[in-house]
Amino acid sequence: MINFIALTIFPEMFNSFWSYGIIRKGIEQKKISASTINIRDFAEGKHRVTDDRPYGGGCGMVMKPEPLAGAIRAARKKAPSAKTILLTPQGRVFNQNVACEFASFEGLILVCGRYEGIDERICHNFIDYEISIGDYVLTGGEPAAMIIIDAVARLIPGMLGGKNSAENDSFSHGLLEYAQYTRPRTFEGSEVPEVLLSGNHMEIEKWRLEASLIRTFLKRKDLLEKKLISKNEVKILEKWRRDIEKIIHAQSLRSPDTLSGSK
Ligand code: 4G1
Repeated sequence: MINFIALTIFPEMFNSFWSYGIIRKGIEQKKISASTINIRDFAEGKHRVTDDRPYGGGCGMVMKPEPLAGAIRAARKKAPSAKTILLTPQGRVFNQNVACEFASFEGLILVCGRYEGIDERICHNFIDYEISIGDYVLTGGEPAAMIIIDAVARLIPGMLGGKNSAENDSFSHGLLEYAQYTRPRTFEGSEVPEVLLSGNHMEIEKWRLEASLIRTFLKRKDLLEKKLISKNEVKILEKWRRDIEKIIHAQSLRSPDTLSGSK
């Protein structure tokens, strides 16, 4: 059971996020608990202002520290052993390894920034981890918090049906997924690969591994370079190398400007 608490000035953004699919099921089956805290509830004054002009001047607004501190303290009261995570473009870039690390925590308090960011004193005194979901400009940290929650929640035992377990997906074996097909056999003139209809499970597994490898090589070389490749996978790569060398060798045996004169 992980307790997710999102701190935001727009808590309604999370209403639909908690309400569908695996996240909803996880909440219903008490595998996770999920809630939001409105930072504005901890702002003072008639207008409950959460932002202010930056010291030193410049354009844009900064989130005031007091409402954030109040919201974080309230979240910690609900989840005393939770870690506090700030979503920020300055954070460590989120990936599956970070997701696994976070899945071992008892709770995650996710602080979502708005405007140009939050007062630096909050980062220093209230935050355990600074995390970024990648290099682009957002209008707020809320979508980033949802991405973290989504990736972490599905790693909790029992969240996914046993058949489609977390060990079975792309990043746990470091390759992209092979091409998938379902009915009908012919769709607008395109067929399903013959081997998948054969019922030969050995051949199907061989095809799938090779399809995963070639895909990862063509689309995401960076993943293959990082991966610890198995003996079986090395064999497949060597087979490709021999095939490519054959093609190149055949070319070098041809004298230039013969045949059709093609390049
Ligand atoms: C400078 C991106 C600013 C953005 C440089 C990934 C982006 C939270 C993330 C920004 C945010 C770059 C994230 C930028 C994010 C305050 C409110 C910060 C929104 C804010 C590359 C705006 N992962 N961005 N600034 O987007 O919160 O988590």
